[in-house]
Amino acid sequence: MATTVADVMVATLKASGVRRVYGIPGDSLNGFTDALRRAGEITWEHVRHEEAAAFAAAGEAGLTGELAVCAASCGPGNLHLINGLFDANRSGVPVLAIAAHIPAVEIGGEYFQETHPQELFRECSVYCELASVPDQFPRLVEMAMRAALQRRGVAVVVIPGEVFLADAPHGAQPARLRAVSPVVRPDQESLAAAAQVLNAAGRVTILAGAGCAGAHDQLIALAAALQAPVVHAFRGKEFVEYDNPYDVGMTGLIGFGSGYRAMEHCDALVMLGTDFPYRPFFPEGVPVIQVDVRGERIGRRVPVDVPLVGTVRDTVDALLPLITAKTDAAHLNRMTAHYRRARGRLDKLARDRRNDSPLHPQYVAATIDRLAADDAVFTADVGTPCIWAARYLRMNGRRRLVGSFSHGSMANALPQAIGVQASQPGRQVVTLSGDGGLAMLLGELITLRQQRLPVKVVVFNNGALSFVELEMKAGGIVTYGTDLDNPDFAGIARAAGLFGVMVDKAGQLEDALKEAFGHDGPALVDVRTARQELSLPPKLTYGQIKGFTLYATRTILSGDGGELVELAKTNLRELDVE
Ligand SMILES: Cc1ncc(C[n+]2csc(CCOP(=O)(O)OP(=O)(O)O)c2C)c(N)n1
Ligand SMILES: [Mg+2]
Repeated sequence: MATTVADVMVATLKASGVRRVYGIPGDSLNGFTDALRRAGEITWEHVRHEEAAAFAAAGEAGLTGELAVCAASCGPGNLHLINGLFDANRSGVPVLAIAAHIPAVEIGGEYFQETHPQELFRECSVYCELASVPDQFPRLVEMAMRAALQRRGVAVVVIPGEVFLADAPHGAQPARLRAVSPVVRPDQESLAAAAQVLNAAGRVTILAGAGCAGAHDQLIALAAALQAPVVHAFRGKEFVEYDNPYDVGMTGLIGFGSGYRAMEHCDALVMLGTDFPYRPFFPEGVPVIQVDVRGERIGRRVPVDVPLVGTVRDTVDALLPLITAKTDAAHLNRMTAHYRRARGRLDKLARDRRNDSPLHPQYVAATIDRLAADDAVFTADVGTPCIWAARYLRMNGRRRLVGSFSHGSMANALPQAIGVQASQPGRQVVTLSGDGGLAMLLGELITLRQQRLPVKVVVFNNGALSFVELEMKAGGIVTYGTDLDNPDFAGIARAAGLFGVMVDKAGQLEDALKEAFGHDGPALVDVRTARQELSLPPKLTYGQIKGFTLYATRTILSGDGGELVELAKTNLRELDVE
């Protein structure tokens, strides 16, 4: 049989270490899926919604750092990928999306299912090109793969269905592509300028992000030399928090007071591999040094005095010899003490509420943390599960945490877990799912069963879009449109062939989680959690305080005082207004 374009593509993927493709087949993609079938080895990971295919690829790539692949048929099929691709691209993980297209001769005639994928995917990709003739292969797919790997993002190849089936160019050989890691560090002059600022400053604080992956030793060495507290952005949590005596917690809307304070009370700020977006959380009037391998990202959140273009690892290695070690630990000690108090309060909150009914989400998250494996991978839904993950999951350098931290899309946890589990057989994968998030891509429970993926889904079932309610309250708006009248998720799970159990009493939680975690297959634990959990940002601005008061007034005026009383009862203890 003649070698087709699709055969060469599959051979290139295989030679480059790709082991699976997530997607849903369809007419225009048939040439590709048939080539996969004939070649063997690369598995077809069937999902129930293409958005899940893209999220799964993002989850896999986020965990492994290697290229992950998803594919979809023309028009609506590949259109469904788009939200997951946005997530992958914004998380900076390498994903190749194969977007099948209508027949080339029909393009431009409003043909059945016609869209213009190069336009649609332009914004969520680092590379997005249309294949017109077979002679472009395998070069086009190689360029796409290299772009995804080296520019850390999504590459889309748009391929009319018949091109897959065309004969490959004579002598086309599969290429073997892998990411290469160059050494990237700033020039000596920039390093000297940074050292001058840091040596002159009394109190230095470090803000660390996901760019600290693979640079834990460097981070600790720099913090030690500068006697600097280390604050992290959410995406940095898994790389920054563990084995770190300089850790003072997270900053941002769902962060800790200590993280905010350490930024506020410094004479110089060093940003390491972070694009932390919330400008009100940055200090004013202090010099800022920012390290980022993508130089174009520097200075877009706060004015930066010394831009350092390089990886955190290489840059800190080059900077350290220029730093005069500080001996005054007063700033560090004050901030770490503040952090210990905040941490103690949060742990106490989880402990004190362990017998409450409905269950308190803090206690649920702390129990998941305690029972999960040492090398577990957690995925957390956007919504309040992110807050509980940020506050109660302890990272240790082996555990991982995957989320939609830059794009902020709901329903990420389950499909990302699909990609993580598919690429990590034998590893424990636990989702912290919202009831809203789970329902949004509920069909993917069926994927767990069909693909034999033993993911453990824990649902924080609070009967509401709780995070949105918090936003409404903070904004002085009466909550509206946020109720969820949920079905029996455990029953649905069982009907889909999973282990499923519902927990509505604190005493049942531990046994249910143990049983689910020990179950040889996919499992769902539907935990009925308290709805009114107020998790305010560490610094309450005047506007926010005003908003909260306004909420109270309006709620009373609207006759809904009962809700307010409940809110006050369950939350006000937690306010961290200092
Ligand atoms: C796709 C998408 N739609 C809407 C939103 C806005 N949003 C953010 S969190 C949230 C509520 C999530 O509800 P749930 O999953 O139940 O989690 P909870 O906050 O209740 O724990 C919504 C609607 C979003 N981020 N993404
Ligand atoms: Mg909810």
